[in-house]
Amino acid sequence: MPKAVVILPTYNERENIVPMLDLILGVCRQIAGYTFFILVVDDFSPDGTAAVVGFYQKTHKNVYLTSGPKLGLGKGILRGMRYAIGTLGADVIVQMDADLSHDPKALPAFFKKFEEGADFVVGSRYIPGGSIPKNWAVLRKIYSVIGNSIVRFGLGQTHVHDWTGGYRLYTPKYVRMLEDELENYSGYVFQIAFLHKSILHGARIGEVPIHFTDRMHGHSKIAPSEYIKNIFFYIGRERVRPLFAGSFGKFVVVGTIGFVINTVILEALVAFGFHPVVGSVVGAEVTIISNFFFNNAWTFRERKIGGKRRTAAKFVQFNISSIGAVVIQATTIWIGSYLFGVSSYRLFYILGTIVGIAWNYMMYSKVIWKK
Ligand SMILES: Nc1nc2c(ncn2[C@@H]2O[C@H](COP(=O)(O)OP(=O)(O)O)[C@@H](O)[C@H]2O)c(=O)[nH]1
Ligand SMILES: [Mg+2]
Repeated sequence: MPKAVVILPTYNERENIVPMLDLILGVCRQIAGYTFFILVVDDFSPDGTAAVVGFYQKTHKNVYLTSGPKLGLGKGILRGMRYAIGTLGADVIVQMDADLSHDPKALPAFFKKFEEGADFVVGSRYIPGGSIPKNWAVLRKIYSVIGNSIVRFGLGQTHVHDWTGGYRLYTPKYVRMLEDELENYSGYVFQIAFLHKSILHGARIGEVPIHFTDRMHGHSKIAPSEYIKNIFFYIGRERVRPLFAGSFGKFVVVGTIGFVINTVILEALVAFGFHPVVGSVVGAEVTIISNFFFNNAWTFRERKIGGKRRTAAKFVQFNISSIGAVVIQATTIWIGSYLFGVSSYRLFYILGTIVGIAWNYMMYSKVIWKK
């Protein structure tokens, strides 16, 4: 029979853990087809949670406990996942909060989704049939919904509706694939990172509506400002990274170097007594040469242009395309000045530059270094 391990991370859950274990064991008896293990992942809780669990284990042989140092919720869950797979031989893992906020009565629905083919089932408060506590103040409800939406839309994975919760079922496959990467997320953001990276690795997501209830005993360990900061860092990093994995990031780096070269030459020639127009023309041409050389050697390395004649022809094409960017920029400023007055030129200079950058990138990737 496949082994299902229910992971319960605990930190100071002395009053909650026994009722939670009772409820889970009760529900699991009604789910056919699995051997159930319950694994409490405690981080040396000072309130004696581990001792309470130790006592409970004497009468329940399928309840396990792993104790370790408190290094954050993410590290704790990861330790639990490894224990579940390595020591208990889990075929499927369930994870729940131990503070009775997650109702074990929803467990059969998780297993049903799993049997229907999902390999990562998410308990969702924000889908029909799910809920956040009715007694929460309006503002807290709004924070909860907005916080989740920021992650959901920020990561561009809108088909999953609950990112910050910890009521889930998943297969060990994703843990094995991601365990090294997940070492970097020690706090609550771990939950988001694990779900997101599993999706990127092809997880078949299922969602189950859940009711979230406030804890009755003990208190939340979340540090909101730290959590919010980590969420924004995570989304930022994950969304920016792909840009730089492709050629666009290199293109931006090369362009920035070009801009510096252009500026240095202009200022140097003016300092030597040349007219600024001369400085800018010389600066622009040296920049064009630099851009051509670096984009050819680095940005579009795998489509590198070789041979004297071909390089010369492409270089001429590159110059014409660069003039195109200048024309685009000048035209944007001209239209802006015409519509909004000459004093608006800075705004349209920026706008024109952005359009010019887009033009350049399109020309480079589709024409000059076309596949
Ligand atoms: N092992 C371990 N469990 C933790 C840690 N922080 C929180 N937990 C547990 O994770 C679950 C959710 O935490 P909680 O503080 O209730 O978060 P909230 O429900 O988002 O306010 C509870 O079972 C906590 O006991 C930690 O650092 N280590
Ligand atoms: Mg809680």
